[in-house]
Amino acid sequence: MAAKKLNVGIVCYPTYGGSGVVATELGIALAHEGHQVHFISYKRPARLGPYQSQVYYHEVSPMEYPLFDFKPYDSALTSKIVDVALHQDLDLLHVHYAIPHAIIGYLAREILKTKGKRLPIVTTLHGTDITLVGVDAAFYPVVEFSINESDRVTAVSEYLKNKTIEAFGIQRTIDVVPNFVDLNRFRPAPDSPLKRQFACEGEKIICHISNFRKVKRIGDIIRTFYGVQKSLPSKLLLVGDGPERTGLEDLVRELGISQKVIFLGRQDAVEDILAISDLFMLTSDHESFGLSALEAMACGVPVISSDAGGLREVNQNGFSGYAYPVGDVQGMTAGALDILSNTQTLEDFRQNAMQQAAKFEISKILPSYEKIYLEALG
Ligand code: GMT
Repeated sequence: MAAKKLNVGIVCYPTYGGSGVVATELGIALAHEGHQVHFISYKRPARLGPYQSQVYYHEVSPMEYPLFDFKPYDSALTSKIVDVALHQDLDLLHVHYAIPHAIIGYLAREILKTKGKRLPIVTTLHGTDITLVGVDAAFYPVVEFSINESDRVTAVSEYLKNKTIEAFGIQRTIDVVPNFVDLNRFRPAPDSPLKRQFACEGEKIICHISNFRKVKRIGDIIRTFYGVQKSLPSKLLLVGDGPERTGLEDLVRELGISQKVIFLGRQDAVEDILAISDLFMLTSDHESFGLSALEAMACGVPVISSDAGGLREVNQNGFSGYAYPVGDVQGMTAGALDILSNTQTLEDFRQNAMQQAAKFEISKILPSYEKIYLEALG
């Protein structure tokens, strides 16, 4: 733990997406360590929960004006950062997800310089801000410039660090600080009464959590489950919502498995659902880390995943679960049946999953961020 207590500004998306979750959990953990944390966003972050000591929230609301077809959020966020930095005397700003937060951090830092205030910017890259969106010509030069100009840059996996260096003209160090999990909150509860609400005695529960975007390939999960349920009594819980949901509901009806697939929509207490699950699936096209898989493993839930990107650093093939090439539904079905069909095998994978998750325990990761903050402050 860093001895010096800091006043940290955190800019993030407030939604259920992984980057917002990581930013929020990080802020809460920093506050528990005695730092003061100021979240700056357009909505209160979803995972923030009720009032927490040492945690403050500053809302950004760009004004309406007839000329604005698009409200200038970037300018409003920059002005809010400048205001909070001056009046709350921030020591540094940690921005999560490069677009648009890294360039806004840069702009705020430069404005503050003219007012005699130094505000180092730490940028954390999360994945799609590089792989899907950042490389698009609409954002490329801005993302490249703002990565190079940040005081410190972190990526959530080795994969993402390498992807960033490959895709952009990077002239600086990028530190890997992996995502983390709170093992007090994410832990097994296989005997919870909640299980009986979804599954009868002897039925296994397979779970998936995401924002239901195309990149998640949830159709592969449904097809895998279709194969599994033919020989093993089981239910599939799909948690989350997003653009793909309607098509997925159609697929479930076409396959005739509507009674066995439960769409739960967005949920706040995902730990309760993970804790009663027997298997978690994350079969994305690409994934820079796969936070939901880590949270599942912490609950003692083995993972069937694709071997895409940073997921390889989270789910150890043959140990905490199995990893397959993207789209290999046949392999995933065989892997799921292998884990779920034998009580001892399932128990072994459960233990391994928890062992693997323990490497990412929040108390092991938080000091890396604190060290980076102190170095950025010089
Ligand atoms: O794609 C998502 O699920 C949301 C996205 C985000 O930016 O909020 O998640 C990314 O960041 C997460 C937290 O670091 C990672 O666990 C996810 O792997 C990453 N998503 C992708 O790379 C597709």
